[in-house]
Amino acid sequence: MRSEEHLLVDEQLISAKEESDDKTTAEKEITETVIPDKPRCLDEEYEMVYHKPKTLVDVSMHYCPGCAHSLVHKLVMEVVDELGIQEQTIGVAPVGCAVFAYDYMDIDMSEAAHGRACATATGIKRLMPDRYVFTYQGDGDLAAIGIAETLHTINRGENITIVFMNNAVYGMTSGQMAPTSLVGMKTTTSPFGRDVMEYGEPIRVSELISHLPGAFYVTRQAVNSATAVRKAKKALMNAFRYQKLKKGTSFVEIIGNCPSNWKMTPIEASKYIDDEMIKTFPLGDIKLPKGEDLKLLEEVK
Ligand SMILES: Cc1ncc(C[n+]2csc(CCOP(=O)(O)OP(=O)(O)O)c2C)c(N)n1
Ligand code: SF4
Ligand SMILES: [Mg+2]
Repeated sequence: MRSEEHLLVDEQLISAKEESDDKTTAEKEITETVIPDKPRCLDEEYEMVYHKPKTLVDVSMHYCPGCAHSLVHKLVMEVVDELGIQEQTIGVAPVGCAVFAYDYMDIDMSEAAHGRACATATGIKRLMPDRYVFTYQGDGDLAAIGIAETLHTINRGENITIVFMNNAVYGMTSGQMAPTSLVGMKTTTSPFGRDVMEYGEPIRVSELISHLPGAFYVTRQAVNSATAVRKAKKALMNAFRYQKLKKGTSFVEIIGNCPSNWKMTPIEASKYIDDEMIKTFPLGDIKLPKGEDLKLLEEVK
């Protein structure tokens, strides 16, 4: 048996619901009278101006707001979509913030131990030379613990694409100094700023590897503005297409925002790239195919 007090509460609840139902009906009436008078577009009048690549898995990513990783994942997947190579592409994920890249890219992927992505990709490409194989690596992964694998892989001219996210810190492990940290940059292991006498100059990986005979295409891009994003996508598209030529390694460095470890807002981080990062890491192509190779490129367009 419900007490009187309970019955009173029930009545109040019922009358509140009726009020809200009435409101909904009234709102509905207004909507029905207003909307038909509005001009409407026919389906064929709409133009699709943007859609998410179908190879990018529809889940929330774990990246911090304003992080460049999510954007570059999307660009790589757009390239895979547009080239129609989802079934032929194999990616190698790093250790670092992008360690879960395989959860976001709907392609075959392998995880590599920290710094060993290039070695893993070498094995995959040699076993399956008709596949498009790429590594996705941070600066700690590629330029610190994995520098030996990186140099030897490119020196051998392995026919893979390397996507190198340079955010100048060890992002995942809370912002320690990386080989690419700027001179004077404050990190958790250089709290007074990177001192050249103690740690040397930042390593300009793209310039360094461009001297290796196996490097076929080397470019440095960013994703901190709409224009930069468009250029970065074009570079990634070229890098994947060049694999068809079997002429060597294509290398796309991306200067990426890490707002969390730079202790900046996403907007400040984008500005920091334009104001500071590109002084040490100028954007643009560093090594381009030439001569006979240029003619060959026309064939894979
Ligand atoms: C063999 C080994 N050494 C060290 C680590 C610790 N560790 C994990 S991620 C990382 C650095 C990641 O930095 P980076 O490659 O620049 O990627 P980001 O997170 O900045 O994208 C380190 C040192 C590890 N996981 N394995
Ligand atoms: S720590 Fe930096 S690199 Fe890692 S997810 Fe956050 S913003 Fe991105
Ligand atoms: Mg990093």
